[in-house]
Amino acid sequence: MKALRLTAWGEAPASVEIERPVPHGAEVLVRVEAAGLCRSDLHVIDAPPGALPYRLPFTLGHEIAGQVTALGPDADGVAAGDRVVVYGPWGCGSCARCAAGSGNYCDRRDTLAWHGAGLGRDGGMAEYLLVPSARQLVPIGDLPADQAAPLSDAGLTSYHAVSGLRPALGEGTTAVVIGVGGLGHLAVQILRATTESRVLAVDVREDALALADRSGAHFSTLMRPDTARALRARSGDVGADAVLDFVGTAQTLELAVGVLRPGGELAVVGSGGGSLTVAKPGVLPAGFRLSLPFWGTRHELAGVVTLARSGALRVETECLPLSAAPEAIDRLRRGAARGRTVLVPN
Ligand code: FEH
Ligand code: ZN
Ligand code: ZN
Repeated sequence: MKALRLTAWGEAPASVEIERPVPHGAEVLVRVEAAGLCRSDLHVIDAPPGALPYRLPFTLGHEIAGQVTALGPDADGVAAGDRVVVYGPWGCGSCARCAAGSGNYCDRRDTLAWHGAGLGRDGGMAEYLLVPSARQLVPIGDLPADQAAPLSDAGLTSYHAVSGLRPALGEGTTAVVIGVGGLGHLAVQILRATTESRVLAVDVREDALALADRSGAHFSTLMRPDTARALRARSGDVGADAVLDFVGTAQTLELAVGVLRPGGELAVVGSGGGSLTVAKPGVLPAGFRLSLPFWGTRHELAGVVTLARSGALRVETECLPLSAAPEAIDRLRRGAARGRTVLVPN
């Protein structure tokens, strides 16, 4: 089968022919219908030797949807023909967090040579994917694969970030989304579907603001010197109850702190390299709460799929054949990707 594999650190991934895997024990074989491309894939591809604990070679792709085609003798809970999305954060599989379906916060994460499918273990930028067990699969019914695959990472990460803030987002509150790309546009939709907050969006691109508006934002604005003032004016002049920063640069963190209400909450999802100084006395608002949410839980993935199947979520996608992966990676790197890029095995 064809697979896009990382074969040497710091080199571009290569399309190679490898054996189609055979499921053993509780393993399940999935025929891949779609695999999303994530900015974290760029971080993996660009990693210098020793930066990541992963063993080469492995197949990329940690945002996958497809159809069950074969089961190991001990596999249960799924049947051949089931269409599924793959829960990607494969931890150790046996600690308390993994047993509870929170592989994203595996207690043994720092001891593992992988972080999940396509992250040190063979992933879904291939014709077939071997999944450790049916626990990593969530049924998607007749959801189109290009809509389903992004739910497992972009959707799940956004849903997990919002879930941590939901208590602060009751009636009369304001949430600000900074960065309306593959994750941010889903966060806008999830906020509108699962909270009562007024949703304000910020980006540096006009087309991203249009995407924010289509996703249900009550207000969207470009990043400018007076953006904090404009956002505070639309949050009853008291400031935002929560900010979700999907960029995570020094500039966006500064904006986030500048618009937060006393007692407000900041979730930093983007890995833009920015930093905050936490000091008392200091410039952070009284009662400031910070979270660094990572990916999400298997239970939350089922929740995202339920939202999508109810019609409450629509993923802006750009579908390309798997063979066009080099072009797709370059477009993502140049900031030219629109919405979430989804690769389809061809
Ligand atoms: C995966 C692995 C490591 C860092 C970040 C990620 C995210 O893309 C998962 O959503
Ligand atoms: Zn990702
Ligand atoms: Zn674990």
